[in-house]
Amino acid sequence: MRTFLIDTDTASDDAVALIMALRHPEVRVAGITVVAGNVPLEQATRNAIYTAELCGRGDVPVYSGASKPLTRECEHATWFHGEDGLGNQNYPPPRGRCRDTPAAEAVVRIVHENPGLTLVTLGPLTNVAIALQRDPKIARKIARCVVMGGAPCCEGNVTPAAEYNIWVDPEAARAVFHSGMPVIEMVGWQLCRGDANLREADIAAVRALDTPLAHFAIDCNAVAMEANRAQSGEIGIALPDPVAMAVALDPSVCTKRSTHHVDIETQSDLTRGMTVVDRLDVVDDPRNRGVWSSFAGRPKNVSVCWEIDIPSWKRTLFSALA
Ligand SMILES: [Ca+2]
Repeated sequence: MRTFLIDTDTASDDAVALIMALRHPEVRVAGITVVAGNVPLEQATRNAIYTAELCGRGDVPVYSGASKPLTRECEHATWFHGEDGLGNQNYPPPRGRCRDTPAAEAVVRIVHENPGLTLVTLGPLTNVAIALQRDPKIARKIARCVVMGGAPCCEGNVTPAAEYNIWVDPEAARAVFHSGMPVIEMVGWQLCRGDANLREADIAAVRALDTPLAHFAIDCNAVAMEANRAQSGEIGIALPDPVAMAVALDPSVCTKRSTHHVDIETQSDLTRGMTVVDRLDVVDDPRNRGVWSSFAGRPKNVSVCWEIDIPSWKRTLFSALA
């Protein structure tokens, strides 16, 4: 049994990712920590509890955390996911409530209690950054940190330079990327695009499973599907968090990866939240030390996923909804 800890700004694609982890027979979800992002904190917390209960896993503890980024105001994305983050389907309130322990405190405790766990982040990295501020030693105890975020060497979805999760709280992302975690696996937004979208035939296949979870996964993404068409002109449901979760659950879903120095831009208005990938290892060239020195002499910090096996990603998804 592998132990997962999931940090989420629970909106429609997060909910599907949570289902994948909660339903996986070889994974124990030690906790779900919630951060403000796509939707405000209170709504995101409600959505996380609702989703866990839908999976019959109301016993999994949910912890509410940061209501805004480390130093900035929060910019939500309700236009993409619906006012409630779940496609405005009027889902009832959950039966349970979150624990009293704040999310960052829960992250510290759960990591110490479960050394070697996998941390999966599906939202802005604020909670994780606060946990690392409280206890930097947790970094070494997280065997894998799978981050849905970033736009490595390609266009972003908030600005041409940046993907939402990293853009919202770039200071937090930078702190996490510099924390010394053994492996940060970056699953960028571009991996859910193109054929990785759930197309009409995929949606029909999910509906045909005819389970409550299958219908929920499609229904709660109704607003997101329209927003995806408006944003990128792509027809289908884009599921960045479930793609990242598929890689976390089955590393073989990622078919091309490489490890690099990756830093986050925090100063510029133009490129705020950009995930800057040193593909040519210029940091290791002595001529460049004075120019880009933040990583000089330090190990490469991020494994970037460049390609996924799309049929394998969709199989992983479908099996969770069956
Ligand atoms: Ca998310």
